[in-house]
Amino acid sequence: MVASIPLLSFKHALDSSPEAFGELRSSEEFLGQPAMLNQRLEEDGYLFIPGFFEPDLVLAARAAVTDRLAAEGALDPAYPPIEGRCIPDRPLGFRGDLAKDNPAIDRVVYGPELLGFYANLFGEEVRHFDHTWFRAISRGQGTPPHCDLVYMSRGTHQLLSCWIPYGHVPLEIGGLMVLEHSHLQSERLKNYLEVDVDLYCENRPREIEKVKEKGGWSHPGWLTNNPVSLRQKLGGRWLTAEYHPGDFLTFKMTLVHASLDNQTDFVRLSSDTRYQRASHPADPRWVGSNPAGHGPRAKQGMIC
Ligand SMILES: O=C(O)CCC(=O)C(=O)O
Ligand SMILES: [Fe+2]
Repeated sequence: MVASIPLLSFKHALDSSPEAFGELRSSEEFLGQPAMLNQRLEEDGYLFIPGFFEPDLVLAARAAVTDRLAAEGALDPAYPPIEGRCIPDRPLGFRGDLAKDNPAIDRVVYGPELLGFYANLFGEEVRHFDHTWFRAISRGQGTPPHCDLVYMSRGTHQLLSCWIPYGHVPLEIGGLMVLEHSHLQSERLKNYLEVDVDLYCENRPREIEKVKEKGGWSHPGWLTNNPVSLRQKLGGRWLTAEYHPGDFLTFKMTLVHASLDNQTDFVRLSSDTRYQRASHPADPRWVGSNPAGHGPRAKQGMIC
């Protein structure tokens, strides 16, 4: 895993020394051995399974997305859409719409391979959230450190996120990275992990205005904007990989993760989706044919 340029995350230069930066551990050899996979998940807080999907399945989903981006004029027309060349100064970003009514993406994220993986891991029937998060990340963009719990804690906390890249993602394009052993630091992160980004204080008029009337956020959900100082405080290494089509990374709600910034003109395409035991309660914001998400129907007032 070698970067050709210094790596950035949320515009901070990462310390790439071996104490601070490393490679995700593959658990591919434990596929079909749920006890071993669960043990790894407890130890690492994540399971990285390179080469899980047939690459053609993932590349078909990439093509469905790059065709849509090309049709809206978001890609450089001098190159084939599948290359995903961005137009400089025309930023892309979080694009949930690209996964809507997109059977090629559904085939990957809710197909028999991945649902079978989770059924095997959980040892029972699984359900997935009905909302599919999708990102088209262009130059200069990345995701700050956070835990997913703050966005989806109203059902079971034994929920797993799954991050899937649609294409080759070398370090300079920038994929997901996780902070080693941060899932074992929940006591230290207690105040943060109790956040629910859709709660607001009913007894604070300014907050009512911001959240209820203007559709803003009472809390953005980030743990910090600075992955470098966070690592110095919490310890561990930032772990990532050079991703290929077919790979996935699944992780616990309390694992701190972020992404490397994209330093190229190639778009980084990825989905993140969520899976749980079917018998456990599910966060109502993310289920149904038209989930509330973080929209007005999800906001809940409380007295602070
Ligand atoms: O893809 C990214 O930049 C962030 C993804 C993420 O936060 C997630 O998969 O939960
Ligand atoms: Fe996340």
